[in-house]
Amino acid sequence: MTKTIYPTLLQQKASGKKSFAVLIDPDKITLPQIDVLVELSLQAKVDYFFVGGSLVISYQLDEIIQAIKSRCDIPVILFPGSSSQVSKYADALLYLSLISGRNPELLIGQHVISAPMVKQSGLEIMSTGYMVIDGGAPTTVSYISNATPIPADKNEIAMCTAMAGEMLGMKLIYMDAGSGAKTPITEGMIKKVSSVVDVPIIIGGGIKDPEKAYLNGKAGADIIVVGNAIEKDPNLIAELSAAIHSSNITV
Ligand code: 1GP
Repeated sequence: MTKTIYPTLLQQKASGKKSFAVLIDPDKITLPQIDVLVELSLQAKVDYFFVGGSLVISYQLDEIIQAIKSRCDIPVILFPGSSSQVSKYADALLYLSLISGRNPELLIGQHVISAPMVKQSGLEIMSTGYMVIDGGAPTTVSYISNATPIPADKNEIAMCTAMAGEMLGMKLIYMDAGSGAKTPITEGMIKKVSSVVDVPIIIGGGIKDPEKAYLNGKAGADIIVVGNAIEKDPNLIAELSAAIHSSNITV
């Protein structure tokens, strides 16, 4: 499989182009719902599908990804909540290390266990410094990861964490307030972090409306991820996509 997603992300960043990723939790979607979601995403020119969840219970990961791939060419990127969530049918994998936490299992332990399987998958592997930011309420990710999130107003901690991740060789930084966060990450924090790292920045967690998505793009997010709000109202996809793409920065 040709590994083109990361080079594309770098090009998009260099040209100031912002991307929209729709997050699909394989536990919360049925095959018939995929038809609707894919159709709306194609119409709205969604850039990526992220697939994953903190807890994947239903074991239908392969099936869901195959269903998406058979319906469209939108790249599918795995956003795994654990090392068991690897599917060779996807295009790429966010190889997450929870750099905001101090839980060795999620920094390196799980990676060691799953490395042979991940390598054999043939997926495009994108090492990602994953930073959980306090979103105002305990989320599944903060509970499962057993790690304290970065306080929402501690921009310096976020900046130093992201810088360290980049210097350790991580190709992406993902700042996440957690699925269904009460308070999404502030534009102030996004701006600060994007001023100190060069790698593309992914922002997600608690984004419910096009305005916030637009402001995140303007603040320096390269990929904006929305899951929960779309599960509640799939028709939001069009507005979110238009807002994010209109936040492109001409460079
Ligand atoms: C969560 O970043 C994602 O890990 C998306 O969050 O479901 O709140 O949009 P939402």
